[in-house]
Amino acid sequence: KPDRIAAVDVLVTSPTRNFVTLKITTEQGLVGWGDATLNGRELAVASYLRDHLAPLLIGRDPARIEDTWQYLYRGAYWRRGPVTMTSVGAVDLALWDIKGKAAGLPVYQLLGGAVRDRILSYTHATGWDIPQLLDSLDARLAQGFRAVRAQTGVPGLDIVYGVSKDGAAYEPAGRGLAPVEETWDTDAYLRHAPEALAAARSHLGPEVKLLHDAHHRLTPNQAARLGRSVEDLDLFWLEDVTPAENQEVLRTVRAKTTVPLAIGEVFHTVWECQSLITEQLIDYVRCCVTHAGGISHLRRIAALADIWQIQLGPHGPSDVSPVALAASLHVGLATPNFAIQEYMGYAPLVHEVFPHAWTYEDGHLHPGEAPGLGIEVDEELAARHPYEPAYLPVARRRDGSMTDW
Ligand code: GCO
Ligand code: MG
Repeated sequence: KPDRIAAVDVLVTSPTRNFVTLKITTEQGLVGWGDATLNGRELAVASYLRDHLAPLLIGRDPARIEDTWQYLYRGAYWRRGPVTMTSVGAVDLALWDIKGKAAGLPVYQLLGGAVRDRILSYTHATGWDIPQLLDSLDARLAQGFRAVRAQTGVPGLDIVYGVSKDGAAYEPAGRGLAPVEETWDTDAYLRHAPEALAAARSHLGPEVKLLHDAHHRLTPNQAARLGRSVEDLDLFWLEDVTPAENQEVLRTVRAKTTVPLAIGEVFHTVWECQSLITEQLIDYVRCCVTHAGGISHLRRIAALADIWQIQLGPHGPSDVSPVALAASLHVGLATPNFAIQEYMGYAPLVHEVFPHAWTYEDGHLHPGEAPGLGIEVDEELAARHPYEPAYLPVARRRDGSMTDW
């Protein structure tokens, strides 16, 4: 007699930052967890799950993961987009968690077993100026990382993406009732970034993998110029060089520079990645397991990318919860073209709220051997940290016009 979904709950909690976590409970008492965190728009996903999907899920067979995915995706009619795909992704993660627990196996075993022993990870090194950046690189190497993303301040700008002035861990979403407005100057950035990255490369030596995130801010030609200016630094990747609604513009960048390109953290389905992959316009797909429709859909993206020798390097900053990281690592262990996992780390309280089997050691991550995703939620502790409104910043140029953050 098949098990049935008996309850669907959505926990909106804020241990140092907001997370939305889906809890699916079955009649036989199995509990599955899914991450549904959409930084800055959390309550939209909570409502989509609570008000629209929960009634559809009660009574369904939790074992039918793919049918549920098809039912929620095609049944939405208004498909794709961050809210819908994060909601579908959360359900997908929870159902894979339940299937693993029912089978007594870690999810990676259900995905075909391990194709590697451990997963290479990269983390963030930041410095308001270059000396601070070099210190931050040393601190990350001391933690065992073999791959680091380098971001610095920009002379003349007061706030810059990805960098905190006081050396604290960078948290993109600011608590409060309105986004922080940052001033951005691409010309100043283009003058400074090559110098900062060259200093990072000479400080690191040739082996450590060096990454950089342009965070959607360049025009195609500016991206080509930046790529050319760092050509001999052997970057592992240059990320989000342009706002990627228009994927064709990457042809311009690709024609002018060989620097490896990574795009996809703001994509939600394979369709947003499609021409970037089939036209070889990128080297790495950054889609996150939560925001791209869960394990089931991330595997489809990986499969298409594999055909074109493109690898996965999924998004994994502090606003991707430990539940999503767990799921990403199960995919990572079982997917041949999974290259690297972003791991920014979490505050101690977050690890307490989300006790997890996944581990970080010596620059690498592993999902662990616990059944399912290998993660639980301390609901009592989580309830002590209720949701607080928080927004991602916005960016304006010096003339006051809006630009991409
Ligand atoms: C990254 C991302 C983040 C995003 C953040 C938004 O590469 O880790 O660009 O820094 O800005 O996840 O919520
Ligand atoms: Mg990024």
